[in-house]
Amino acid sequence: MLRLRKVCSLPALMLAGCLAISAAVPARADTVDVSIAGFAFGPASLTINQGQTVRWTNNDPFSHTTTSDTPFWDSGILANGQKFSFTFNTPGAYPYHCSIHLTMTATITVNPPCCVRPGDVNDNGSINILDASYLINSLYKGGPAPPCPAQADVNGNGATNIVDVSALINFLYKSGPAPQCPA
Ligand SMILES: [Ca+2]
Ligand SMILES: [Ca+2]
Ligand SMILES: [Cu+2]
Repeated sequence: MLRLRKVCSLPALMLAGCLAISAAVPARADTVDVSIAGFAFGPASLTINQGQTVRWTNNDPFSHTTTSDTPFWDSGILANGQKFSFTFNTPGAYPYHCSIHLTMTATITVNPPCCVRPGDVNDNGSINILDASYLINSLYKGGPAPPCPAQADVNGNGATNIVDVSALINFLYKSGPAPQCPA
């Protein structure tokens, strides 16, 4: 109930000219880096979204490879400073290793595409007032970024800001249009 009251003060905020304020929600980068150092992949356990690219960089003075256990990718030998990238287009778990040092192992987990539930800002499976408060928190109070940024772009216009908070409240309480994924 407390949360509800908090959010209901929002129209007042907006009347005060807050509509003009827009804060960028950090989008997930398309490329995620993995460092090869100290005879280990870091992070050894990495979760990404479908469509993201992993870029390995060999930061060791020794050569290594990044080689999937099942034949998806094989960098070949990477000398110090060399990089290798691979784009993951299919969800699943991808264990991999260094073919020179077989004890070097790691796994990449690829999540299904984001924006399965537009409006589910906190990505917990349901869409309700908590999502509006999560978004306000994220936009204005240094709260965590939405786990799936696309689901926070409630009106699907490509930007995430106070308008999305009001679109969500509109949908929840005033039969406004259903949240949609950005095109
Ligand atoms: Ca939710
Ligand atoms: Ca938006
Ligand atoms: Cu190695």
